[in-house]
Amino acid sequence: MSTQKAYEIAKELYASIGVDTDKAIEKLKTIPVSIQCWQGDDVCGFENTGPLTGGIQTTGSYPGKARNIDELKADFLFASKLIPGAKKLSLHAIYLDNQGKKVERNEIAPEHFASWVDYARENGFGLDFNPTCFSHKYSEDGFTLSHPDKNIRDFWIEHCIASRKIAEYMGRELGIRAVTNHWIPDGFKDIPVDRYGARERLLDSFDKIFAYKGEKENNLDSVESKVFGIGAESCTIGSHEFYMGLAARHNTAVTLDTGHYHPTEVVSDKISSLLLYHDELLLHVSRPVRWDSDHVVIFDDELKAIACEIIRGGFENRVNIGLDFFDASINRIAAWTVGARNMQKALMYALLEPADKLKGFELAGDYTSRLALLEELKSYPFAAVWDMYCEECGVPERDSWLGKVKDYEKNILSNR
Ligand code: RNT
Ligand code: ZN
Repeated sequence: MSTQKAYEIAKELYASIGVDTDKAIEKLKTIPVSIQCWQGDDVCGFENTGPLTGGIQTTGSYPGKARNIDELKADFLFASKLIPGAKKLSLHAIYLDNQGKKVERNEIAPEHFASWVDYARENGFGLDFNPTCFSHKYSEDGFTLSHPDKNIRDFWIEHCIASRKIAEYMGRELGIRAVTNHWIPDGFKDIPVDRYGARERLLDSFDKIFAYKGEKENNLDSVESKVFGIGAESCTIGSHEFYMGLAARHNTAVTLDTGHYHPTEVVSDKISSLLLYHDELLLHVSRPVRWDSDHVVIFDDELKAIACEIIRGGFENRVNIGLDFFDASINRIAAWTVGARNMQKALMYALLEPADKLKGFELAGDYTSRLALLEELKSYPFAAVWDMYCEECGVPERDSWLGKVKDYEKNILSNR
């Protein structure tokens, strides 16, 4: 009841500056957020390989992580009921359903993801995909697609092509195009003498991967750069410039991970430039704390700035929004819920801006009005619209989801 009352007041206030809150709510329901499966089990997967490698790291040992496919499916389903809006689930190759039989990475096939497709269909999720070029014996020395050994490069080329075919199968089956994100850990710990050679090998590998043209309507490929990784501090082969060029060459999307740039660079400033040259982008919304730490996404200024860049430009069909964080020090279902709700919340915040009015001020050189309105907007009753959106989506309002997670922890997670 209080949600309705507060909403009516908010609706009136926003209307006075030309913003239609009903429209904002309807719009947000159509913008999918792709949620990373790997928050559920600390990027372990079900291949039963060794530890997580590749210069990324989960820290923390909070009890109750998902140990198998059934647990991960149950946990994600539980979280999905606490998160409003349209959802995709982003899977990594190591989350295959191998029925207890070892399947080499270069031999993965649609059949290993059929049970995920069923799960997605039953629950109304789209699926996205990621080849896993880490946590493997052929990535142990820090190189995969740019490895000096042709046999190792070929192995990973086969894995990436197999991954693209799996993503196509997912898109085809679900009628929702999948996005395949290519990220590799390749880099040098110490200063190399032949950066060009390594990058030339990487380019050659991607030329071979993308020689398979695939079904564009069912899968979009995207390529993710990075500035450094743990143990690869001096040179990352797949740098931002490398992938900007690669994406143009093969007409793929560019992935922007918010933790993959120098600390004062921001992804919110990169979106508009890249959209001039590339049809689509993929975001990996994360939260770097001093390094690429992959903390849970919070409702901070950069998150809002990213959402505003997407909404102000009307780019929601060209920017694929994905999340990428993994915190093992807190309840993992709560981590999913907090991060994904915040992404949605930021989009709602952006949808409640009178964007045309603000742009008008800017074009007229009236920066005073632009600043004044932007600042006043921060204390408009945005939360009342957000609560109404949650109510309409049938998910808990405000912090009432937390008790449900605590019960699930007590009844399910604590028995693991
Ligand atoms: C690593 C990249 C990559 C991974 C996931 C697990 O720095 O951000 O996207 O986090 O693929
Ligand atoms: Zn990422």
